[in-house]
Amino acid sequence: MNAVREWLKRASSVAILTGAGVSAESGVPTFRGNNGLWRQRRAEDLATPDAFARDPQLVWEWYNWRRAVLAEAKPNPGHYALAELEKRSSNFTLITQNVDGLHELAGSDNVLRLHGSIWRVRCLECGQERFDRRIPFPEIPPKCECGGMLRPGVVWFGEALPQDVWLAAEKAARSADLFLVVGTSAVVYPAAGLAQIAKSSGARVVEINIAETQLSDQIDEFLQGPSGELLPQLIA
Ligand code: BJW
Ligand code: ZN
Repeated sequence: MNAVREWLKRASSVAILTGAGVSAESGVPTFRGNNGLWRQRRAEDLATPDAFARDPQLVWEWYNWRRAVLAEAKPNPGHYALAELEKRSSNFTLITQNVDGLHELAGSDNVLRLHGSIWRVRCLECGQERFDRRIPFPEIPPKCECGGMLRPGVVWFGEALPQDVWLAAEKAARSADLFLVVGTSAVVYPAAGLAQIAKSSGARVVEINIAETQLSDQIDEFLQGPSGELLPQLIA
């Protein structure tokens, strides 16, 4: 922990990648692991265009349930620590795989959302995308004013990440001298590849997670524990 604190102090460019684990202490279920299941289904079975085409009702029920959980969720000390770090740093990039909006709620201003937002919807007919915080929706699947079916404004398996967001994330990983990977199982690409990009561009890479991942033995330091405790300690 002390070494990482020193690296953080000396770093002129910091980039952070977060995943579902950073929101776990806000009561938000993660995707993988025993508590990450929803009605015995895996994220890989629900978060795909095929699943949505097959059964939009089922997929929307999942998102509807998650939106209801998230509407009650508050940022935790880990989110606040990252917002504070942004304010203190001159060259700081927060990259998240999360769609929950909790970083923004904690006060992080510039968040690169690799996988979109659960609070946005997109019409399958007219293509219009907009912010939508209705809970519950009057009907499931919800409809656009044009009559078309809406879909969640998130990135599913097999779909491209928003290109501008990805390019900015890649650039931040390349130019960082400290890259922190927090609360992600690091199995979903291309997001997980950012740590390797940072490492091969010369950054020190530090992971914060309650459990080891495939990254843990390829990096400079693994800090084991909950991010809601370790992140505040790191910036203290
Ligand atoms: C704590 C904690 C605490 C708990 N403190 N820690 C290369 C190799 C193999 C496959 C691929 C590849 N490149 C692409 C692919 C395919 C695919 C992929 O990666 N598949 C793998 C699973 C094998 N990737 C894609 O399809 C991506 N698109 C793509 O590549 O497009 C190419 C393309 C180009 C051009 C045209 C067309 C296509 C898209 C990926 C989209 C992922 N979407 C989801 C759903 C988003 C919407 C939603 O939320 O519903 O994103 S899936 C889900 O996984 C979600 C998450 O963001 C993502 C990552 O999960 P995360 O955050 O890591 O959560 P968990 O649950 O896995 O882990 C939690 C961690 O926290 C654990 O480690 C815990 O230990 C830890 N933890 N409590 C600290 N308190
Ligand atoms: Zn429409």
